[in-house]
Amino acid sequence: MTTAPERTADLYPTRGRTEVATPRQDSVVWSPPGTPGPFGPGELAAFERDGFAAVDGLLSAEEVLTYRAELDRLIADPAVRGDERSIVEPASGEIRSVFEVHRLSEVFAGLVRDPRVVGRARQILGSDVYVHQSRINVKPGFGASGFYWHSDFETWHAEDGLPRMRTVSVSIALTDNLDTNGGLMIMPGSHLTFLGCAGATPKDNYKRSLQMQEAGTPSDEALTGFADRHGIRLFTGRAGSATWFDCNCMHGSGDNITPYPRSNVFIVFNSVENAAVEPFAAPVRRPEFIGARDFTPVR
Ligand code: 6CS
Ligand code: FE
Repeated sequence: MTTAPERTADLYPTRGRTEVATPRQDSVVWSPPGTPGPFGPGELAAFERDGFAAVDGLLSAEEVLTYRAELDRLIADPAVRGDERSIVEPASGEIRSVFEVHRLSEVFAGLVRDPRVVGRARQILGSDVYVHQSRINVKPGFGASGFYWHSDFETWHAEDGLPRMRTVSVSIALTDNLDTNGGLMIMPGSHLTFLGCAGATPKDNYKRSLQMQEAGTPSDEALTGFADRHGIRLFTGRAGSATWFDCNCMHGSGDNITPYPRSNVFIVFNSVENAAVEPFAAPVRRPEFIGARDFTPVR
């Protein structure tokens, strides 16, 4: 007798009729205290409390030049521009994001394997890790649009089928992240509450959501409550600096109307113990270049 595949319990309901908050039911830092790695004990404690950790000067000036040149090469390549993994800005048509850069580029594949990068991910997630998603957000000057408030985990749970909050992102600045050119904003401590959003996921949602997210967007009331409780922290830093942030942080970034691009590379590490299953609140899976289905650990 064949039995239906066991349905993974949905601990974080979202995209139903109404918005619903659920307290986090997962660890934030999964490795035991004192686990050796690039983060010191104080940094891990701060990550546990805030949901993020900033690392100045992760990359040297020379390394920044290498990765910046690779970013410029990718966005100038017509083949990359014509690839479905490239998302353009709605207004200007300039490249907004390029997904799966760790497969498109051996240079960015090397960044993923860098012990300063993957070592921190393993330390936070307490296990081997694989890349759930990688992207460069170019955010060129003169009007590039931002990313409205959201929790990444809300999307990765609803649409990519990540069961638990055992996923961490690192945003590495490839240009100076100023207080004026659309830097990353995070609400400190917001990672401890899951906000299930109202409204079902439309079919092929990703074709619009990567330009402007609708499904999975918190209400003004919920955002006001979060901001009043947690405050808002703007992350600035020279090119080469990095921000590690938990998958469930409420975050966003504004438009960039300055002449100075805010180009960052984002790598999303997921624990191999938290491999994607079926979407929890979407009719179909998203393409693998957005939500990986290759769970091979980073070596
Ligand atoms: O849907 C996603 O996976 C992407 N969307 C946003 C706004 N942030 C995370 C990720 O790049
Ligand atoms: Fe995001």
